[in-house]
Amino acid sequence: MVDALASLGIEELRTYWASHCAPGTVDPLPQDVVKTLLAGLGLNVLETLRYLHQERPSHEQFEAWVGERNGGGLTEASLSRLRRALAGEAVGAEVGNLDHVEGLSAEDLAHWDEHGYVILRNAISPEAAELAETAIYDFLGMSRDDPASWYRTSLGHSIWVPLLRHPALVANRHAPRIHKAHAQLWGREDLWVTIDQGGFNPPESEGWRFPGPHLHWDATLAEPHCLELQGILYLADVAENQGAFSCVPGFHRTLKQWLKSVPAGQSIHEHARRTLTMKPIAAKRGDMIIWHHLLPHGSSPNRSNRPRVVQYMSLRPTRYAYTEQWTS
Ligand SMILES: O=C(O)CCC(=O)C(=O)O
Repeated sequence: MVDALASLGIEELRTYWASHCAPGTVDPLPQDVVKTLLAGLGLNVLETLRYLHQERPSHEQFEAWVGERNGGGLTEASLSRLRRALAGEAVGAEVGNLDHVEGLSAEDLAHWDEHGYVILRNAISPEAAELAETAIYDFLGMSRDDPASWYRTSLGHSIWVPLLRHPALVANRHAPRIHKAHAQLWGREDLWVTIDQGGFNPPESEGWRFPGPHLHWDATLAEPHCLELQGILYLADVAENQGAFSCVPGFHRTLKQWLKSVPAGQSIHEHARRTLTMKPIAAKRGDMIIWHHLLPHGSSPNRSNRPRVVQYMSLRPTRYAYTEQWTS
């Protein structure tokens, strides 16, 4: 473990802090470096921005906060891997050698190429999925088998569950099969896992209508169109009508042409919502759906009698090509 009072020794962290708390004193870090930095330090993007902007900490206070977020769990090995990666050194997979880990099959990879998404079967074991599912119910103060409890906790009008660091969710971020599949899709192993939340999408009822997310992109649509991956882990079986993750398969291949068809002066998102049809993706407990960030996607209304319980996560390499200009 690292001494909570010692500096973490990551120069980029000081630059990141200064770009928010002493703007104008530094050049902001490239977007990919920011994502690597935060993932490498076990930080969620939103909680970090909120902290910096609400608390305006000193650099030392920020470093102490980073340590606290990790419950003292940042190791010298993980910090050293991050320092080396940010310095441009080739670092391997976080979870060790992936050579003998079974990843996506040739058939899965062909599916990926054609449809822009793939279901990684048994990404985690059913037992690990159930532990994380239970953690989410517990966090929400709900019971899996008591429908009345599913609507008790106010999540706001949202399906996001702000549970970030329960050990069951943390363990899933280290699943070798998840790292292997992403390494295959990225073509490299120096990947960093986002610290993302859980999700709870209960059956629609009189008092609770599906709030979204409806069809959207989390990506810029400006060219060049680059690769980025997003992912959702199903913590219990999800049927097509059970609030399943939904997307427009294959759209990453036709986006460029489709953009030319958007009538002048119209919002791309509105046009997409009017003209495109998403396909709900059913899968089993422990399966992970990985999708190309250029696929329009969203969740869907749950018309079954069981909630949909999930964990979100994305894996990205240390540095990667991205498009700065934001068009959406
Ligand atoms: O929860 C879902 O099914 C969709 C998630 C989503 O839209 C996103 O992660 O951007």
